[in-house]
Amino acid sequence: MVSEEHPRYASLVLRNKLVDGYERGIASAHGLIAHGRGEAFDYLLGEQTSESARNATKVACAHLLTANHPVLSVNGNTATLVPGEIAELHAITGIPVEINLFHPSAQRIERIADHLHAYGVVNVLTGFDFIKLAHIASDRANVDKNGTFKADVVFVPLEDGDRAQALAKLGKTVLTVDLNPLSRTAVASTVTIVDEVTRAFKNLVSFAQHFKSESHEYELDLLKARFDNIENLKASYALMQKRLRSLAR
Ligand code: PTJ
Repeated sequence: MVSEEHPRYASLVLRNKLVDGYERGIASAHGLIAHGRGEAFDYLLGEQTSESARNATKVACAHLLTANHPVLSVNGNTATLVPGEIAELHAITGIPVEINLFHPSAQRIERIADHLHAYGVVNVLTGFDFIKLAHIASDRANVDKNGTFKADVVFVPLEDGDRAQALAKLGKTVLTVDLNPLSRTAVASTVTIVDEVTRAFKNLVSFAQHFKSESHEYELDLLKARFDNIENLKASYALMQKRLRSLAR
């Protein structure tokens, strides 16, 4: 039990959630390490959503809402940390949710599917009916025929670089959440949200609710057209450098 008075309360709650996800067979042991890497970058960001991350989230939402065949690809960490928000996004947009794991096992896929169903996600694609994509050196190459394979817009939070690059090469629009603005995923994607995944998904759900309420077609097209991912990544990187300079003083 973590006291709300603890200065690192929010961070400790996330750690507990992830350890719980690991003990329930949803997140992998490697996922715990990956989360630690994310935490280090979040520390440099001041553990808050920056203006550039908020803008990237809005643009990612614009892509999801205007796509013909969008898909949200989740791994063990994302399913553990934001199942409620995944379900909300799914309900608002109708986006199918595909389970695609770096360290796959039939048992973990089933556990994640049950977990997402329990939160109200209706359309869960398990990847059991898969096609192998080229240029990916991990099991993440196996993508669902009705999900990533036919999607024009693929949302891959907490991705590894290989697949993001391969999906971009296939001409797909790639959206991601990654606290590391220097990662191959961050650079290869069309839109990178440099933010902690729980904050990013909360914002994404609010934007989806807002833009779904009435016709915003023109605004959504403009958001997509004006966005430059590399410039946006540079803004996050500059923020980290600024904070490092102020900590060094
Ligand atoms: O469940 P599986 O088997 O698919 O495994 C999932 C992990 C996360 C282990 C796998 O995809 C992996 O190894 O990922 P990487 O290559 O470590 O990349 C994860 C990226 O996400 C890194 O750049 C981290 O900085 C970033 N990251 C980690 N936790 C968060 C995060 N970004 C946003 N929010 C987080 N909570």
